[in-house]
Amino acid sequence: MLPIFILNGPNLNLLGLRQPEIYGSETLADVEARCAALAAELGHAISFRQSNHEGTLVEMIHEARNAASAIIINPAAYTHTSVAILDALNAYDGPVIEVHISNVHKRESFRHHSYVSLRAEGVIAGCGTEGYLLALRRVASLLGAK
Ligand code: DHK
Repeated sequence: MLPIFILNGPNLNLLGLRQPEIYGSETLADVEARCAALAAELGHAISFRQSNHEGTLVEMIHEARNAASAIIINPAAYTHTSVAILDALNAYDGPVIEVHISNVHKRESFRHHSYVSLRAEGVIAGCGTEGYLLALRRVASLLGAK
């Protein structure tokens, strides 16, 4: 079985340092470790990545076409701006789950619209970093149901 790609957009490399009142105190490395442990329990492997660059994220999604059983993506600020990421995801055939650590709907109105939601099978927002684990459980059940 191919790994599940877990992709993270801009500024998430600063998780734990950046606005902890919104994003929590865990680092992205902590999230990766929790995801890897849960994925192993569920019988999956993960490839966990982060980039601050839109084109790099697009290329990771292209790579997923032949290399990932599913994509979990927190596109961060690109959620609200990136047609390029939406188009790349539309060229990917497997399940896509969108994750936001914060409840974007409780925040500024520019965060209420997501291009990625036009493609995602599911969206998890406002569950903190636990959202990544919920997304993994959902992906495992979608892959299991195939
Ligand atoms: C992370 C970001 O960096 C923001 O730009 C998004 C998202 C929300 C999150 O909650 O994980 O608006």
